[in-house]
Amino acid sequence: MTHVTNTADDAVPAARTLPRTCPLCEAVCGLELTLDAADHVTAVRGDQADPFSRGFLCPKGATLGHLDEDPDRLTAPMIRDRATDTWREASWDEAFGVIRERLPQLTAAYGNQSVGLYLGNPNAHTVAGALYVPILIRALATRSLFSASTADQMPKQVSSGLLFGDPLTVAVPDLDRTDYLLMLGANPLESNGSLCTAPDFPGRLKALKKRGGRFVVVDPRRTRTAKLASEHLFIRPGSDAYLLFGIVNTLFAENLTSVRIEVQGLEEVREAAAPFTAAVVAERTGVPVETVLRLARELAAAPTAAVYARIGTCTAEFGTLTQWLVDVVNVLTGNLDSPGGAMFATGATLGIVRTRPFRLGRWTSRVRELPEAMGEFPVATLADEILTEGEGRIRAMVTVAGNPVLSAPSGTRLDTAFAGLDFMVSVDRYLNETTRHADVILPPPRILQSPHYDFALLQFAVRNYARYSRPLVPLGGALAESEILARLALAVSGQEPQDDVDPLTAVDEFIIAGMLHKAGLSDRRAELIGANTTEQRIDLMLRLGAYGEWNPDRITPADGWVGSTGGSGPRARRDDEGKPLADDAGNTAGGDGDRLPGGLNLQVLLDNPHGIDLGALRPSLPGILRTASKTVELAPQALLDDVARLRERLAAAGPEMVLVGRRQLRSNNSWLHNVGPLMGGSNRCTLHIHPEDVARLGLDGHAVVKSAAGTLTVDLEPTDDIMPGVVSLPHGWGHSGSEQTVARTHAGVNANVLTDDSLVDAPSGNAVFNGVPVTLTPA
Ligand SMILES: Nc1nc2c(c(=O)[nH]1)N[C@H]1C(S)=C(S)[C@@H](COP(=O)(O)OP(=O)(O)OC[C@H]3O[C@@H](n4cnc5c(=O)[nH]c(N)nc54)[C@H](O)[C@@H]3O)O[C@H]1N2
Ligand SMILES: Nc1nc2c(c(=O)[nH]1)N[C@H]1C(S)=C(S)[C@@H](COP(=O)(O)OP(=O)(O)OC[C@H]3O[C@@H](n4cnc5c(=O)[nH]c(N)nc54)[C@H](O)[C@@H]3O)O[C@H]1N2
Ligand code: SF4
Ligand SMILES: [Mo]
Repeated sequence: MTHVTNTADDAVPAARTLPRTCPLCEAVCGLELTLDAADHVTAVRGDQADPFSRGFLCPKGATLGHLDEDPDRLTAPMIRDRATDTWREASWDEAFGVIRERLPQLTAAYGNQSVGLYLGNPNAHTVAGALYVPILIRALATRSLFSASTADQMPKQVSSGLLFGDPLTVAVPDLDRTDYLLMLGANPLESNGSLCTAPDFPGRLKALKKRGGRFVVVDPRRTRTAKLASEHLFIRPGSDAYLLFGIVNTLFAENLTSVRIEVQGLEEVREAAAPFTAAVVAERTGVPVETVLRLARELAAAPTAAVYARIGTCTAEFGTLTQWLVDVVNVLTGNLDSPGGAMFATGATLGIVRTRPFRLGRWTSRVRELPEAMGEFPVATLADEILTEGEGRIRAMVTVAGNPVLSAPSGTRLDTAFAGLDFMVSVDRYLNETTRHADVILPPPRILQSPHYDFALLQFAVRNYARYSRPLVPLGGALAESEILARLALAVSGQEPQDDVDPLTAVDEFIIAGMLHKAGLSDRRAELIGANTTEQRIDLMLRLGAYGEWNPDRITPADGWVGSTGGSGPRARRDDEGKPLADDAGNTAGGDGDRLPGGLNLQVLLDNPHGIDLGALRPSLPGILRTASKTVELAPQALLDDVARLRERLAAAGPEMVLVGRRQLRSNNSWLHNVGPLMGGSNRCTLHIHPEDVARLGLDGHAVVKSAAGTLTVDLEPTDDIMPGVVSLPHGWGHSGSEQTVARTHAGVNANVLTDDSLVDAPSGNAVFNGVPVTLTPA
């Protein structure tokens, strides 16, 4: 792939400062990176000219340079000698040769299902993950498909798929305009937000309070977000569905509903909520009766309100019911698809155009007969599929940007399962707890050698926005991750690359031709711009997208879009902290605030490297619905069926102690623990526990924690910011014996030794990380 930079001339650039989107989390902050003449990052600042992130930067973004050139990062393909368990560097040709030799042999002997694919979280943050992973999926033609989605947000996608017909149609709180926010199981002051793309989430929450709004946090821990909130409520882990049902019950009982969109199934929802009176749910959740009633009344009375629930409520036994009830409350209070309520973003790139309604459970997994969701099986059954003998057993794995040994439930079991595979390939930057089981590791290049566009995350943004970043550093001898995936797709099919055909160009041309044909624009191929076919695909996705130059129905505001050309010229008005001032609608013009006429294409984004503000969220119903009835189907049978399970559980006694997780600001799942400057402060793998529990159980300093799945010895960190009866351990740790030199000196323990892969949320198959029964004894 030809390399491109943002510099105008071809000479070797001297020290320079360039804009680029941060790829590390869902906040999609604009960064300004200073590079020296040898292409090393010497400074990172928040990009003041970015109209969305407005200069915001967190400690992770600030250390992007360290991560980008981590000395432990793999720079060449690695091949493992199984006999001696030793690694050596190899050429790309040799590495792909080994794969071409081994994988097709296994599929020929045992069938396509015998090769599994696991996709990790960073695929949601890379161009390669968005545009080239689908090619790998097609090449493998396996149903043994797993990803971090079933350890994360699958409940929200299943619920959205059933309600709106499309699992990618996810409502987000209209953060900048709402008067009332009820937030459950999210801690954006540490995580910076999820399924709610909102750079400077903390600043947006402060602004909500400043304009007289109210925000309530429901969490078994008094988090930093809870401390900022107008009110914090403790809740027993795993009981959010009860609380929300209590609110729904109250809204009906007190005649507080004001449904403003066309929906089906209101009566069924009322009936389903009938047993869950405020009194009943108060007992279960620990939230007092009057509080449940008051929450319902406040949500109904607020001029605008939004309920938002995230990972604490998704990775729980009733994850899908909880996500469903979030949208039910938003509908019942008249806030779904309404400004200040929960709305839908309109991304700029054309995505998958769904023609038929979402369906769940079109096939089931071999061992536990768990339903597929979005073509995937639950990662909670990956170890079963490898370890259980029989036809269709997984014998080989391909992992891309994932570390499931640390991130999936019953991680130890998965560790054993991977060790027994016949063959494994990993595309990853590091030799880590998962990739150590591979036969071949294919490393992507430096972060700054990759382009960036947030295809997925901008579909969940609190403002419509687009920003494209070209690679800032030439590829040199490295292979772009796009090219790695294109060549891997060929290799797994047993195909040799042909001398005169570049595999990347070949797949891109095929896809471009198909999209042009479908749009009736086959004669326009030559008009696509871009330094390579990857960029040409992005150009085409923008041109055909919601604001696109080639979309006859494109959205165009009367006065054009707000862009910012290159950061020179007059700047927007700023407050004391140097942040651009917002107008009444929360609309900030970053940079120059130029108005841009016409439709979007790649050139417009290249001319505006700090990003373009495409306006506040717009009402989108019923146009975006893909349900059979073309209305919001509020009472899907699959969810009504699961309410029976929820009612049954009401009778069962809760365990005495339960485990939940927590995220840490200076960490990111399993893979930032090798960045020295991040490894201080509160970034420690300790068990939070209430002092009363420490005394009651006679603990001192450490404890042995036991669950149905495993046992760990942990360091205790007593704090009254956690409910009695609840303990919290962060995930992503457990690096002893790691090849990552910094991470192994701060090893910590793997929380997923304790989580239990036999438990899943029934409709979505999602893993259960919160509310895990545990017992504690002195170490
Ligand atoms: N107990 C518990 N477990 C959890 C969670 C929890 O809250 N509690 N959270 C869950 C959630 S929300 C998630 S998303 C999952 C995450 O689960 P995973 O995605 O499996 O885990 P990560 O730690 O994100 O691993 C990312 C891997 O990608 C590699 N990588 C980084 N950048 C790139 C890149 O550009 N290209 C490639 N090819 N590789 C790259 C890293 O080196 C690392 O090996 O964990 C889940 N596990
Ligand atoms: N710094 C940092 N940022 C990250 C990540 C990271 O590892 N570190 N990971 C990224 C990823 S992959 C994701 S998915 C997002 C997640 O982003 P968030 O959803 O904001 O995740 P957390 O910060 O883990 O917040 C979850 C909260 O749920 C609470 N909780 C636990 N159980 C329950 C329960 O049963 N009910 C309720 N109501 N609350 C409960 C926990 O105490 C915790 O405070 O963060 C992303 N951003
Ligand atoms: S909040 Fe997320 S996107 Fe923003 S700088 Fe930090 S890691 Fe990067
Ligand atoms: Mo996640």
